[in-house]
Amino acid sequence: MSLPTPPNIDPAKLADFHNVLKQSKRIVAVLGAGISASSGLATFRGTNGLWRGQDVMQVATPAGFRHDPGLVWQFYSYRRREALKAQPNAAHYALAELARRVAPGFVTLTQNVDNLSPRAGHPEAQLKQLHGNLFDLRCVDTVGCGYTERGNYENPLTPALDTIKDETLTLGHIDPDNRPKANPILLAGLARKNAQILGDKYDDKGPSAVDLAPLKAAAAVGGEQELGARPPPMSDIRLSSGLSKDDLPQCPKCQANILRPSVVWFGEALAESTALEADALFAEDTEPIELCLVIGTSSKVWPAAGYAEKARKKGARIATINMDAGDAKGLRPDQDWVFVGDAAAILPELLKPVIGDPGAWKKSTDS
Ligand code: BV8
Repeated sequence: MSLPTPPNIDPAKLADFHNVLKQSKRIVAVLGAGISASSGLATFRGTNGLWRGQDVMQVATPAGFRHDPGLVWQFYSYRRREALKAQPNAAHYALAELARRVAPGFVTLTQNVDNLSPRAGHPEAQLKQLHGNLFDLRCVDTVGCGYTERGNYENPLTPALDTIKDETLTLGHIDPDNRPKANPILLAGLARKNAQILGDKYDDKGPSAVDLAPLKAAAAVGGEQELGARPPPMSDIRLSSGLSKDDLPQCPKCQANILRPSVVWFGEALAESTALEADALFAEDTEPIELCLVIGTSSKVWPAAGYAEKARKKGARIATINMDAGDAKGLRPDQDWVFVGDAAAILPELLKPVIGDPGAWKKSTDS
């Protein structure tokens, strides 16, 4: 695996961080789309982000799926294809090695559904995929049928979903009147529920103009992308619905319904077991947490955005690794660190005292 040029990190800051790392018995990492940027996968809120040009309410909510499952399946078929093409980068491998060396004290909570952490050989027991996985599917009739399928890498899942061939297509027309007519009672209930969760942090706007602020080009790591290349912007992909249900993946069990990606959409609760396991990490009666790594996330999506605070309450010092220092949230300058740059370049340096050089890392099972 080719490593990007090590970043120039302030030596005193690095030494201070290494000191804490070497003494840490419990460490939690919270991952966002930025850790996979160097693998060529688009993030959500950046200039070329996945949400730019897409209406989140059309492609990542239950109402959107009910309203136009073909559109949502095209979005996810594209994401599956890009994730299959991508390779885990040094950051994914470094965290997998840390999990092996600090077992079971180190746990990764990832918001990413791209399957790159599992492919980097991250021990499963120490990896919580908060928002599910692109390659897990389930029947839309969870009660009457309940069919689930893990690790389906077929690409495309149906011939009709192979329509996104040429990424230079212009954006499919999103007709503002054609947005999902989400049930106002559902939205009001959801707003109440989320206000309860977020308290005064509750903000029922979607990604703001700030969210779409331009990101520094993510340096590419190895591979054929030249430095600074960016993954094709999602907004350039024609997402035209018009697919009928027959064009979509069918449930092999009940043969009466379509399948959906087993990911967590906005307004859906996390899988109960996952939410409970994540919360259990911060329970009162557990040992202190010395270190929390917040890697490549804008920390805008809940409950993931709240885990660093929970770690802090368990005594953790927070290390934010991000291309944009502005995305480091709620920092205490005297205790926390912000390492600005590409996670794939920074993490191997940060974790070196515990995981050694990449040559010493146990090779992953990635094919
Ligand atoms: C819940 C699906 C309750 C899979 C995702 C108003 C309306 C509706 C809901 C809400 C609302 N207000 C609050 C809510 C709650 C809502 C929420 O948080 N909304 C946000 C918009 C405020 N949360 C939910 O709905 C959650 N569920 O609350 O349930 C409930 C309880 C019981 C019963 C019913 C309901 C569910 C949230 C899950 C949403 N699903 N994804 C998929 O398609 O991926 S979220 C989506 O955003 C992804 O999972 C993604 O990971 C996540 C967060 O984004 P980031 O990963 O942070 O990515 P982003 O692009 O934002 O940032 C990238 C960062 O990387 C940047 O900081 C950048 O600088 C940095 N970077 C870039 N390159 C690099 C880098 N860093 C390092 N190196 C680089 N090279």
